[in-house]
Parts: sequence; C-alpha cells; structure tokens
Amino acid sequence: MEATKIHSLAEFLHQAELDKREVTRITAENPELTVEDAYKIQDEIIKIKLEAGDSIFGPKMGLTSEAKMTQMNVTEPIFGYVFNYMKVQNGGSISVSQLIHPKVEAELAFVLKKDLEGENLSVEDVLDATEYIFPALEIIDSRYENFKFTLPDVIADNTSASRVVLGDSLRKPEDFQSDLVGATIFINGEAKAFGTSCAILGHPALSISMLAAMLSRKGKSLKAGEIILAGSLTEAVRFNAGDYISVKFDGMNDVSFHVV
Ligand code: OOG
Ligand code: MG
Repeated sequence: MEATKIHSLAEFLHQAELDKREVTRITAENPELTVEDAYKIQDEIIKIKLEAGDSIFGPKMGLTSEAKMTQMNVTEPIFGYVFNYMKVQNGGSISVSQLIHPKVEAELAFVLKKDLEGENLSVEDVLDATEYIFPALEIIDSRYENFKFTLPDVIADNTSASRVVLGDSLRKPEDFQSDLVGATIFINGEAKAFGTSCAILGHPALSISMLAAMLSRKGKSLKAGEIILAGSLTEAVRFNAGDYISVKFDGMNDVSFHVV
C-alpha cells in the first residue's frame, strides 16, 4: 500500500477518535488491506499522536483470550499502544461524552525490570524479567460502526485503545501464581463477566512473550521499565452514563471508576 494512502487512512482513524464519531471500517473500501499494511497505519497514527505532543504509556496486547476472540470474531492476538492521555485515576470518572461506545476489560499489567528480546521466550524468561504485575482495566472504544471489524481494521485502529485505569496492588511475580488470578467485572454491583488469567494464552506471561516475538520480527524489543497490558481475561462489557464499574481481582485491591 502506498505511503500516501497509509497516511490518509491513519488521519481518518485518528480524526474519528478526536471527533468521537464512529466510521465505516476501512476494509470496506480497501478489501486488499493486509495485516502488514494495518500495522503501518497504526505506526502512522502513533507518529501523528507523538507529533501532536502525546506520549506513549506502554504497549498492549489484545485478543489474547478465547473469550475476546469469540466475542470479536477474530482469531489472532494483536498489539497496539496506550498513550499517557488515556490514563484515568483509579476510582475516578470517565465521561461517555468523550467516547463513542466504550467497553471495559479486566487485565493484568507487567512492569519489566530487564530488557526482553526473542522469538521463543518461556514463562520463566518473562517472569524473571518482570518486576511487578498489577491489575488494570482497559477501556476499549473501536472507532468502527457497531464495534465491528476484521483483523486488519482493528490493528490499524490501534487495537481500539481508549482509556486505562491502573490498580494499586503491585505483586512480585515470585509471590503469587499470576496464571490463577480470578477477576469479576461488576456494573452497579451486578456481576457481568468473569475469568481467570490462565485464559490469556494459558499464562499471561505468554502474552508478553508473544509481544516480544511480534516486536522482534519488526526489529524491536521490550525494554526494562516498560509497562505492558497483557490483554483482557474476559469478554469486554459495555457501560453507560451513570454506571459504577468495579472489578475484583483475586488477592488484589479492586479497580473501579464512575461513568458520567
Ligand atoms: C480489540 C482490542 C482487544 C483485549 O484486551 O483483548 C483488547 C477490540 O476488541 O476492540 O484490548
Ligand atoms: Mg485490552
């Protein structure tokens, strides 16, 4: 795909986010769009945001659980980037007027203490390079009509990244079983979705390993100090103005926000 076309599709999706407006998925008019083209569009959106003065918080993995792949009818994990402007304080509020049709996901975040590079990192390699794991919520907000897309569409759209709420329970990987963390999403006190962290590729550390492998094919690697979202361990849940979202994670403090 030509560089000018990549740039114009990136502008189109970036503008949809700024306008809080849903748009037709880009593969409707560009059915030939490949996964490789889609990552180029994502790279271009990142460049546009950086040029506008935004900064990257960290990478995120997506579609790493069966629940998410089934819900979105997509079959491969993907990655994108969370920006600092997307951060919302734990217990704080999110205004639906700033978003299109947001959904919440329960996730675990990894903080690295060592660089990670390679195509075949084991669970042990990843845990050995991890300083802390903590609970987080991701708010995804696809820019596409009805939250419907193909794999290249969602990659190009920076994997629907929109907001993130970080929990405050920092756990050392050696102190707990990070593949056995149960999480339940409550909306106004009612349990709406639940799962266990082994739903993420059998072990959330394998999501980080897969990210390292995908980056390594692009000549990139993960660095000490990076914070990575490993992907949702349940399906994502839609919320509306007036809702109170609180997510319980086994052995960790709740992570919550109000919707206004
Ligand atoms: C794509 C993003 C999925 C996750 O954690 O699985 C994601 C989407 O479902 O819109 O962030
Ligand atoms: Mg996510």
